[in-house]
Amino acid sequence: MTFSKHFKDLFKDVPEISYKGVDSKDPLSFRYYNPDQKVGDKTMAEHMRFAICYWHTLNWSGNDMFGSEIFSHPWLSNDISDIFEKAELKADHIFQMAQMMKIPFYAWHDRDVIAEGDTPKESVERLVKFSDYLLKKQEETGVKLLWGTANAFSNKRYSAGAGSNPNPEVFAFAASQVRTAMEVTHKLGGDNYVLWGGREGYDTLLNTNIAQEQDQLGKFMSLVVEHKHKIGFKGDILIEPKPKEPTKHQYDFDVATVYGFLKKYGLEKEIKVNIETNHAILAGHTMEHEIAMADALDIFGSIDINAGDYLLGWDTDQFPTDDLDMTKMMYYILKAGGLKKGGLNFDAKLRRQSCDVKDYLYAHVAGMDAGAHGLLSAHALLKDKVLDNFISERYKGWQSGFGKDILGGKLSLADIADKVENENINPQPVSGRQEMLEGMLNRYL
Ligand code: XLS
Ligand code: NI
Ligand code: NI
Repeated sequence: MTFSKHFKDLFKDVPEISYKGVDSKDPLSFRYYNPDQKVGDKTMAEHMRFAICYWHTLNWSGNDMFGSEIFSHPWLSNDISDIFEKAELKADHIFQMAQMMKIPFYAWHDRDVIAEGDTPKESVERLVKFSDYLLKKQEETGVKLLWGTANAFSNKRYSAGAGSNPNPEVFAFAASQVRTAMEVTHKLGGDNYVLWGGREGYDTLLNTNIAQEQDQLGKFMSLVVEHKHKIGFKGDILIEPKPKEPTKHQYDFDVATVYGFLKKYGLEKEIKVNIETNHAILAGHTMEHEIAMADALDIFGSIDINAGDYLLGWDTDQFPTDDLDMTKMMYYILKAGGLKKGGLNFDAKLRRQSCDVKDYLYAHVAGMDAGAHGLLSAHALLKDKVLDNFISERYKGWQSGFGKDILGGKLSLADIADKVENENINPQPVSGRQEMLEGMLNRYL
């Protein structure tokens, strides 16, 4: 696959991708996603806040661990030698794609936007200079920045991690990248700044001091937060949990682990999470578990929307097209109060065999539509309070009397035990009605 022409010219004969209603059989139309349609008090576009990502969309060449590249995009080849020309061409494409697919946001790593220079200073200057072009494209197209991040994992200097590296100079190099990436995100009006702990973990305990590495990471995050306030960036700082890959064990294992880490370093009010579906699965969780956990811990930020394959044990980053999965995801997003500064970033790549440029259109349209279907189903489920009513009934014992007194701290362990023994309390099991609830959920699809 290659882009023989600009994206918009390749598809100039494709009619505008628009909402055509549930009966539409056209794969380049939406059956559910109708951006201006109100769902509750927000439009669908406001609920979903979709973003297109630079890296899987334009940087990935289709290689996997057994196969070489099959997507030969012009900016990946050596035919264009001028770094800025390559960067412009790539930027033009990402904005054209976003516009064609009605995606209101985009997201990047520093190195996706423009290649690293020969020195740290040159790298910084390149990104800062090129960000004027991004700003111009944002103004021209109305596509906004959901988040920026720094790629502190691809270069060989990061083989043993960035902030958690045994060598302080590597920590420092990452600090240089993050400072600039965050300042550029701020300049471009980004809503969030993301830190995915690329190689912040270990391959073997035999050469690793976990306590030392955690303290380094705690320091790194504290410095990032301090700098955010110093430059007046009002967006959210987000950590993206992932349990493994590329390292055997990553420190930001899952939402609960990240929360423990934030608590330890006093950052739980400063940093939230960017939850990715495939990472949730790799951690042995479901996506809805991770969202519900983040909500319970009050650190829900944003979503990297994709799908994993339950039979393959790695981050396959597939496009999310399962309506039931999307319904569950959207339900817990709505329960968490919806996406505020966050969004649904397509951290997803085409399958290797989907090697036609048009597949980008099919993939995003299918993902957006499944998401919108999920939103509608989840909203109805929430509105009818199907699960809420059942759950409040299930826990009602804690709202008054004995239960309330226990939680309110009025009774000691001995008081509680005495009550059980004196009043002959002998509780019987109550049905949790799982199958009924699963059936009810399906009724809302
Ligand atoms: C990799 C991550 C990465 C982050 C951004 O698994 O998902 O793509 O989202 O660094
Ligand atoms: Ni991600
Ligand atoms: Ni990922």
